[in-house]
Amino acid sequence: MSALPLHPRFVSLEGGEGAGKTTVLAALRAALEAAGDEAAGSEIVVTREPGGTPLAEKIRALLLHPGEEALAAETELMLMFAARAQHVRATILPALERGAWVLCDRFTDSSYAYQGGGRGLDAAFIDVLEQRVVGLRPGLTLLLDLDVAQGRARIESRDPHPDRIERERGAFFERVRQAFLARAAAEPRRFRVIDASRTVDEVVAEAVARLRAFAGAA
Ligand code: Z5A
Repeated sequence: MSALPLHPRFVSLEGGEGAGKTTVLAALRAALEAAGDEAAGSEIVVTREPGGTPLAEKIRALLLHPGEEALAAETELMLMFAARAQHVRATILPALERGAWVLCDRFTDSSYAYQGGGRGLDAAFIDVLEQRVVGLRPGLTLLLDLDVAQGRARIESRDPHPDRIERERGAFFERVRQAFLARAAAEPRRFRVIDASRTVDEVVAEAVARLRAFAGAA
């Protein structure tokens, strides 16, 4: 497979559950705004996966709360990519073409980690979908790495009603974590691995510094 282009204004946040992606994204947005980028005429779009358009948000609801019927791993994968196809075309590409920064809570790396690592689906098949359906990668991916039990404890204290994926066992999330770390090791130019077990302030400070270095180099 040929390498996909890395977009210099596209940043993704990845990690296991409770790693702090949502918390860090808000700080990244504030850092870009404080740097005056918006004043200089450049918009900042914060979005998420699965989701990021009205239709893709409906697919998200289906994925996380599908009702009684068990979702096959292949169905899960195709729904993730159906949502992503819409998100890329309706939100991400138009924003990048306008010159905006796009900060995205999860992107294709999550499919390799959850459906590939977690569910055991063939990474070569996910690669074909990425090439044909997505066609780009973020220029910077911040991977918030956290011990599985610690992430779970954070989620449980926040919400006592886990969704379908959050109800998976610890071994599933351990495979997800290892798949993320393997992807980071294979693509050191794009990934920065951040130790998310530290305080919010420490994690945010490192993430902001990584973004500033990336934006300064772009
Ligand atoms: N999924 C997939 O399978 N395949 C795909 O291709 C894609 C997604 C794109 C929904 O994603 C599910 O979709 C997800 C993967 C799957 N399932 N799981 N598990 P999501 O991003 O919406 O779900 P999530 O990862 O579970 O997000 P989350 O629970 O909101 O976690 P987070 O955004 O990383 O963390 P947070 O909300 O910022 O923080 C969680 C709590 O911890 C909160 O109370 C914070 O105040 C606290 N927190 C955050 N940082 C810290 C630190 N440093 N110390 C202490 N406490 C902290």
